[in-house]
Amino acid sequence: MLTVALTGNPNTGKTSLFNMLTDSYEYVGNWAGVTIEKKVGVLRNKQGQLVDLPGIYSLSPLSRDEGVTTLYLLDESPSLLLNVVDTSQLERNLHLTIQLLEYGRPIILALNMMDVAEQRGFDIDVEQLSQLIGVPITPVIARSGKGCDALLQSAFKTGSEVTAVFSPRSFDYGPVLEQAISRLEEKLPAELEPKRWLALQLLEGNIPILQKLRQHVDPVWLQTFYNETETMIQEHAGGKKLADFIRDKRAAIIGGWLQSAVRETKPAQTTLS
Ligand code: GDP
Ligand code: K
Ligand code: MG
Repeated sequence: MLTVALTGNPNTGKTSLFNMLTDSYEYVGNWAGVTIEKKVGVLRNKQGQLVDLPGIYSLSPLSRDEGVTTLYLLDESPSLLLNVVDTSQLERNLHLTIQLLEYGRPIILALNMMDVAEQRGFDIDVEQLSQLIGVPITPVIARSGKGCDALLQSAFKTGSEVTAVFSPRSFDYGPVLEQAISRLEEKLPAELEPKRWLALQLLEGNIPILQKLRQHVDPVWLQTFYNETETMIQEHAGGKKLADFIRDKRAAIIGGWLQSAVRETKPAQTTLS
């Protein structure tokens, strides 16, 4: 049995996709401590379950509700992540994708809203994008169900290779931050995984991660470490805040992917008045 976790930004079509990929609810309840409904459905081929996670732009939560995904990843370690992205807003959506790649469980991408992307004149080289990001990608239109069979097949193909180990992807954040990441990784006990993801999430200011790490590492050390890193980055990057520094590094990676794999076939609309 496969446990697939559905993740993505708000309004990317997660619920539409959930309904297309499942035919019955196995369970509807609430996530612990928040008001958000927890939905778990049986996949159409009956060989796995799909968990609908709240829509978020980043794993670093702005609210308790948004912390659900981080807590889920910490506690459950799902066999497969199904990351839904709005193809007409790839640049914004792929920030979450990078954080999920850094987490290191098997992942597939659903490029949803392909109809909207086409209308806006985006020509996506799906094969090329898949190679650059390093994950299987299936274009879909969740509203009509187009591509959903292929997506389910892709989930099972990737899911059947699933193991218990994390295989986190490592993106380069430059020497100053890399040194800080290593310092924190060395402090973490062996059983805490995935270390690099935990370190980066802490440095981004992810509060549930901070709370988790405080159970294993001296809280005073953690605070001092965080403050020192914030100061070092600000000195190194002309006053830029640590969280913005991390975000800008990711934006540059995403920019590189899109430059190679996306072509705009329609000129930007200008309005004559
Ligand atoms: P969620 O917030 O991620 O759960 O997104 P929903 O499934 O609620 O979808 C948000 C809106 O986008 C709804 O109005 C859907 O009908 C619409 N939608 C979902 N998928 C598609 C798609 O592929 N194409 C188009 N044009 N609209 C879609
Ligand atoms: K919605
Ligand atoms: Mg929804």
